[in-house]
Parts: sequence; C-alpha cells; structure tokens
Amino acid sequence: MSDNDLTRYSGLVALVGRPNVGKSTLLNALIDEKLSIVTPKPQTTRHRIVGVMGNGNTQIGLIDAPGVHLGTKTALNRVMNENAATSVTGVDLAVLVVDRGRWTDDDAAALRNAKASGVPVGLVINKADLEQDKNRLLPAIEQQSQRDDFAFVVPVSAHRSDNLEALTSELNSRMPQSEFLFDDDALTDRPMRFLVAEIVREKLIIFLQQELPYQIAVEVEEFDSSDPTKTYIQALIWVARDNQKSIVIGRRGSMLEQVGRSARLALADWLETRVDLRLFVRVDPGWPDDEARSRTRA
Ligand SMILES: Nc1nc2c(ncn2[C@@H]2O[C@H](COP(=O)(O)OP(=O)(O)OP(=O)(O)O)[C@@H](O)[C@H]2O)c(=O)[nH]1
Ligand SMILES: [Mg+2]
Repeated sequence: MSDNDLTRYSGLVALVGRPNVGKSTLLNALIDEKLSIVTPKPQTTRHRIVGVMGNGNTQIGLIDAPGVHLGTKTALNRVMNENAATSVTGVDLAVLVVDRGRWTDDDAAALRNAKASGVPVGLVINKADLEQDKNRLLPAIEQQSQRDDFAFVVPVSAHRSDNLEALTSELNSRMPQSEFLFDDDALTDRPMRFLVAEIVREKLIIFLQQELPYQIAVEVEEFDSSDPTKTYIQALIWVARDNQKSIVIGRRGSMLEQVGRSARLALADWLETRVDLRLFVRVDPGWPDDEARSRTRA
C-alpha cells in the first residue's frame, strides 16, 4: 500500500435553498438513510441536521437546514431563517439546491446566503424527473447555471436517486485533506430522541391541513429501548391554541390515532423492533410567536 492510500479527506457541505426544493430528500438519497423528514409542504425542516456520508478515504458531513424564506412574521420563522443562515458557517462547500423550473426571491436570498459563506458554491438542479419534455431540460439548466459563477452544476432527481454519482464525485473532489471529522460509523450529529420527534412531526404535517403544522412542535419525553423486542416511546405534541388541540385529537381521537399509527409503523421499520407509541397533546399558548420558546423547539 502506498502512502497515497492512507490520505484522508473530510469536510462539511451545506445544502441550502428555498423551502420545498428537495434539500432533505437529497440528503437522505446521498446517505441512503431516511434521516431528515420530507413532506410535500414547504418549511418542513426546522433544525440543522448533519448526515454523514462516507466513501472510502473521503468522509463528508452534509448539512440540511430549513429553507430560506423571506417575509415571514412569527418568531419561529425568524429562528428558522437564523438556522438556515448559520448552516453555512464553517463549511468547506455550499450547495445551492433549486427546482429545475422556477427561480423566486427566496432562491435569490438562498444564493446570497450561500455566497456569504465565502466558500465555493455548487448548483444542484433538482426534480429533473418532473420535466416531461427532455428538450426543455437543457435550456432550464442553462438558465439556472447563469445565475452565478458556480463551482459546478449538476442536474439530479433526488427523489429517484438519478445522477447522484456525478454529484458525489463533485463533492468528494472538493474536500480538504483531513482526518475524518466524525466517527467511522457515525450517521448523524442528532440524538435518537430528536429523530423520533421528527418522524412524529412529519406525520402530523402530512395528515393535518394548512397552517396547523406550522404551530406544532413535538417533544419526546420517554424513549425506552431496554427491551430489545419493543421500544416504548412517549411524546408530547405542543400546539399554540386550545382549538388546535381538538383538531389534532380529531373526532373521537381519529386524527391522533391515524398520526400515531403511521408514526409507529415508520418507527418500527426504522428501529427494527415493535414500538409502543403514546402521544399526548398539550397547549402552550402562542409559543410560535415567542422567541425563547421557538428557539428551544426549532
Ligand atoms: N418529483 C420530485 N419530487 C421531489 C424531488 N425531490 C424532492 N421532491 C419532493 O419535493 C417535496 C419537498 O421535498 P423536501 O426534501 O422536504 O424539500 P426541502 O427543500 O427539504 O424543504 P424544506 O424542509 O421545507 O425547506 C417532497 O414532496 C418531495 O418528495 C425530486 O427529485 N423529484
Ligand atoms: Mg427539508
């Protein structure tokens, strides 16, 4: 074995972009694990989360964060934008994720955010699978590429894991020589309780309509894995108003039952044990308008 084979490369890459472009889907696809929650609704991700991607002698900490969203009013939204802005601090590379079709003020704000990091910015044009007419894909790529002087441009479908090898090699080739930043077998910087709370929140966003998901937070109170065949999980669902509590519970408990079943199945699949999931709804009046409480929950 030559000296060269022992050389290691490791760094941090921030995925940035407006809400709903597919940053979390891309993170999950790149590390081949369901780590960050994904829903059809914008502003799903609230917290910075690192997924660790290892390829031989290169290890990358991929950072997913909330989408940059201008013109927001609540304290929770401000905290989320803060989490988006700080996700580029100290990284080696920023990757702007955009939708192949559209460019909005939020995309422009995300690009500014990426450039503020002072590191090279690559462009990922996502949802390429949605373009039925492949002749229109090239001009769309061309147009998005000209928004800035990008270090690289790669069209992908995160959803279908298309063209991710091209992206992975762009990322790998830009990592500095360094010892690995994370343990060899590390998957994320986040504890199990956080990941469990996020799965429950994902199901709430999927099953509840309109604005309500934006007023909800989930806190895991108990996570007991002492029985190797069955995990006991108790979680609180925080809402901002009394009437929201009855919506989350639903008629004769039907909504909470539906959310609970879906979350339990996802958790059982993921933890590879049976899961006893107990959900309780609590009201914390006006929490998304309060900076301090939003900070602990976002
Ligand atoms: N067709 C298609 N849909 C995609 C693709 N990538 C993501 N999506 C969908 O786009 C929606 C948003 O995906 P997310 O990964 O949650 O987007 P995000 O950028 O993390 O959004 P925020 O967390 O809200 O900032 C979901 O419904 C995904 O299934 C893709 O490559 N093709
Ligand atoms: Mg997300």
